Amino acid sequence: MTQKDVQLEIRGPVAVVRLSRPAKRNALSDGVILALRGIFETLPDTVRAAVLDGEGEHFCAGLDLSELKERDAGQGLHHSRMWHAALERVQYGPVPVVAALHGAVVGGGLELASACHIRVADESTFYALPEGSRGIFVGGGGAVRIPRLIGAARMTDMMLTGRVYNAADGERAGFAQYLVPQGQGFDKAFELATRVAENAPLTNYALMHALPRIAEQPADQGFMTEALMAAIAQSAPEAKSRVKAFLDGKAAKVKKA
Ligand code: 1HE
Repeated sequence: MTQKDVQLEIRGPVAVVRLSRPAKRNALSDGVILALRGIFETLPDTVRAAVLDGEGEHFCAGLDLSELKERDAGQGLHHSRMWHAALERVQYGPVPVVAALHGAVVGGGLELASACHIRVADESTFYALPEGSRGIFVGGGGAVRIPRLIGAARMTDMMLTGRVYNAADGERAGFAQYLVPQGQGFDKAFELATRVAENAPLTNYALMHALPRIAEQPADQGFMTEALMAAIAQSAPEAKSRVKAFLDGKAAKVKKA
């Protein structure tokens, strides 16, 4: 299936979703945001993981500023909520999403990347929140998700001063879990997604849907939610067969890193 400006390609158990407006540096128009929402709401059942990539030299230049027309407060509220709904389908959708970051990961592009589960950056990647300089504020969930990656102090500094993080500093700050040589981001992201797709679906579900909520709960409630999720996961036939395979010497051991 190909939608305008966003492409979906199914490669076995992995869906490759690609922002495809390279002439506009993959800026996120309303159409792109709605297409992303539609894609993550309707992935085929055979898909077990996804890669989110951007065509061209840049992952994403953020909000399409040409659409930023004068809105009254109510329209602005609904526009932001439309982004929230779409990015929630990425974060709390059916499968884990690995982002392949390169070039500009800025503004709404960084908000979109933050909704993914694993971020792989190549050495060309840079991160910024130009909203601060454009007289606006984040509106795509960035105020919630970005401090959880890098801390509120770093985000405040980025927005107040226009600070740009390069790929190496960005990885140390917590934007990305992987840093690879330039041009190798997609291959690494695809390799990781293929690995993620092999997990028991209930394990991936627990990591996507239970873990972030447990992490936000008071410890006492978190322990209870964890126990419930653990009990459900280990009761699945797939968990029993995987544990038996290890005990029978038929499953891989954990290797020293
Ligand atoms: C755009 C956009 C865009 C590029 N909306 N059209 N985001 C920003 O403030 C970032 C704005 N963009 C940039 O700083 C740069 O474009 C980049 C660093 C990303 C890339 O630079 P470069 O030299 O490769 O490309 P360029 O020449 O700046 O842009 C190429 C074209 O893309 C050009 O259009 P053209 O018709 O003159 O060819 C640009 O106008 C266009 N373009 N970025 C619209 N963002 C939910 S709230 C989220 C709030 C935000 O995300 S605010 C931050 C917006």
